[in-house]
Amino acid sequence: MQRKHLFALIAILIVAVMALAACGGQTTEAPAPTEAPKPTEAPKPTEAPKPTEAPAPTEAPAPTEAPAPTEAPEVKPADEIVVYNWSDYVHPDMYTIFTERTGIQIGEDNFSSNEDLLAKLQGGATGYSIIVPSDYTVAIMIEEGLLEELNHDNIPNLKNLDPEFTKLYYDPGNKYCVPYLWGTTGLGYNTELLDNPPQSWESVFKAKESDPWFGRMTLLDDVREVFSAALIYLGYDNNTQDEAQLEEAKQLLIGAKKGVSGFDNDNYEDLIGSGENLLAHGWSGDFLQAADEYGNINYYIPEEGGTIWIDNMCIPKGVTPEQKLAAEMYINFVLDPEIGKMLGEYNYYATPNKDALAIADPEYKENPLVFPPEEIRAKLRFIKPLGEFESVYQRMWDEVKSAQ
Ligand code: N2P
Repeated sequence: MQRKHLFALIAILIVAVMALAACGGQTTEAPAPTEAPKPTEAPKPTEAPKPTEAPAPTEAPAPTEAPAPTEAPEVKPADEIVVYNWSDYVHPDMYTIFTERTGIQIGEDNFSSNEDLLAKLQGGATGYSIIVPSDYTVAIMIEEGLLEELNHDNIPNLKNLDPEFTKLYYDPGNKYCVPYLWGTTGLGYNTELLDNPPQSWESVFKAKESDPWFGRMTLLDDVREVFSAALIYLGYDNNTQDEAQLEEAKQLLIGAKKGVSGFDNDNYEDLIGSGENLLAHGWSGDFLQAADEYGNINYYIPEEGGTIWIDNMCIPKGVTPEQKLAAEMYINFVLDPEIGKMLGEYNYYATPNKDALAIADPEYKENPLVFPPEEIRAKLRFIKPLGEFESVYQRMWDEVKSAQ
């Protein structure tokens, strides 16, 4: 074969092979119809596409058009929320001012004790966007997963809290709750009908028929408060888990019943003001607030001591995102220094808001019955969460209540 013929033949062969390869390649490389990604199999926006599937750079969506996976959809606050609170625990104008500022309406419902509030929540109550449990009950609620975590971005006034109230054992860093007010538990009395109120708890738990307050006094209807007072009187730890000590406190309380006209959390201060009763176990601010109304009430901590507590604004699990935002706006509102001042000065409970305290009237911040001096503070005890043992207190309390 001549050389030029050989080249020609090779050239023809190369062309033929290329043509065949092109046809065959297309057939074998085409994806089978069943391999096409179904719509539901499409990668989610947050899933990084594989390098080979990456669209050409010019086809990529502009950064501003891309959905930001971390950005929450915009939530508008609810039109109305309900605060589940202790009675007589807000300034009468607070809700109106909040509505004027935010357009959000506030409803209120009341509970009488931490145990009632806890039972209500454990029972699956819905409809409340803010609740106000005391310290030890916050601990139980966090443990039981009953509270929402707060979004601090919605509560810029948190900076107004006294730093002491940001390091609480039951909720360090205010992850779930924001302190509302704090106070003490002791005795209130009618100053017109009782010149010298008894200094010891003994006169309450062992009242004699000859005592003017015999049959004219109430105790709180609150298991941990009443047992704390009895245990403090007996010289025991008010959070004791010693059943013999508790039994002794229970017997003391059963014996005290004959001198007591009732167990009450909501009207005891009015019964003192009206003169129907002379003495009552109760909460500091309730007596002092009623003193403004009746002009004949005073309050003190008996010589053996009493309890101290911090009540908190928390958001129960189960609220809608809209209710949660409105609730956080309400918490932020309460932390406004002017509102904190107004609230504390009105109801005589102590504010945890340092900026409110800075602008408060001296009459309020220097009132030793609202902010007890060190020698009284030293005799005040917190009620602590006791886990399973709480049921022993409850059983003993039922026995006290049902004893004849
Ligand atoms: C207000 C009751 C005070 C709350 N009326 C006791 N933790």
